[in-house]
Amino acid sequence: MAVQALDILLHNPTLSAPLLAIAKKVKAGERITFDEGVYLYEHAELGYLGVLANYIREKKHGDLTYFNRNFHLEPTNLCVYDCKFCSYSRLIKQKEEGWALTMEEMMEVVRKYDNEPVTEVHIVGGVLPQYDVAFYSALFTAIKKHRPALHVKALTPVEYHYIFKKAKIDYATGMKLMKDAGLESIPGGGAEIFHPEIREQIAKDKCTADQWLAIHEEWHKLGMRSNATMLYGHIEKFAHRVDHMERLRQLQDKTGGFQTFIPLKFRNQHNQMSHVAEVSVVEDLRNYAIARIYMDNFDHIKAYWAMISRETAQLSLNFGVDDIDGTLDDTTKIYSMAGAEEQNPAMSTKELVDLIKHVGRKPIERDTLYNVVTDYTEVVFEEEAKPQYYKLPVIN
Ligand code: V47
Ligand code: SF4
Repeated sequence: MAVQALDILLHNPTLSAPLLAIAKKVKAGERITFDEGVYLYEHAELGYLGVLANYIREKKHGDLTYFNRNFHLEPTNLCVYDCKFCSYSRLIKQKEEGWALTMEEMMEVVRKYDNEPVTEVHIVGGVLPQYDVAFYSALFTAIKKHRPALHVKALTPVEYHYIFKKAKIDYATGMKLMKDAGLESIPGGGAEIFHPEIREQIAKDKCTADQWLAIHEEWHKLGMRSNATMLYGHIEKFAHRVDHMERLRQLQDKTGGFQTFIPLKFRNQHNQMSHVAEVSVVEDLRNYAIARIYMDNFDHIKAYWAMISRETAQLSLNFGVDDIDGTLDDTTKIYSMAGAEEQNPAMSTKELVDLIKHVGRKPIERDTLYNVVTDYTEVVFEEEAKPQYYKLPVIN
């Protein structure tokens, strides 16, 4: 279907010359340029982008749609930084509104999942001085000792830059220490928008774009994998989005260590950018599609369903997305605080599988490294218990 749709589009006499040239490149498997990326954002309509992105998605993955079973561990919502978009953190001076877990409390969270079939713990939170190299090394080691098969996906270059600087060690030494302690992959956070014109305004003081990229590069050099995000739909211009993707594409050419690109829609509740309107669902889908077209050396594009709603996640599967993250539970507060669609983002495996099947795709549970855990294509869940109805009493 995707091939036919692209062929029809290529024979559309009303298509402008630049859009025709881009469509031809996609058909030939060629890379589009920076200027073409900006052109797509400025001129391409949703239907056109969907045809191109779906063609690439189906060429790479057919109908396969990935998800994983994970839980979030959020050590603290206190933070030394003050990102303007962040609805989650409280500055240290507001500490009465925050929490900061001890090692034992963190292990309690991990133990809560002992009998759950999760394959990954995603550790993400604010930056605090007491969480240093020694603390996180001990945490990763304790988790791996307790449950060796649980994949530790933890922290971002924002934390790593901060703790390595404090410990006076370079990135290569620091990342090797983390790996030896039990860290297995790095999530995509902290990237925001790389361009200094925007980064300076929304995420001043935390690690720069070059530092973010350098830490991922060191991690990849150790033979390890990571993800990358982009926070879009606030004060950035289209060229800033393309610049962001261009920097990631260049590093990926060099290392091949990124697995997934995750565009994160800016949500405007309870933060210092509440006056900035959120972009439309159409813009979300256009953005996924352009990401799929531009990031030709990334295997996967992920939509974070808890943030954009289940319906938009379903739609996104026709606009380049092949991964919809995991069966979260209420362990993550970052997004509900920012005004995410799901205030309590929990979805059972059955619900996720149905969500994917209902739009004609094939649900695959994966582990963090995209090994197949279960192919749900043919799995039929046991019939759920019929709802009990209250029977009206018979009146004689
Ligand atoms: O870096 C913070 C974002 C990110 C808001 O790698 C916001 O699998 C929107 O990176 N509106 C952290 N976004 C989360 C993250 C992530 C999530 C899911 C999966 C993976 C992965 C990584 O959350 C931050 C920031 O860009 N964020 N506030 C907000 N108001
Ligand atoms: Fe801190 Fe991260 Fe929030 Fe920035 S986005 S204030 S670094 S928790």
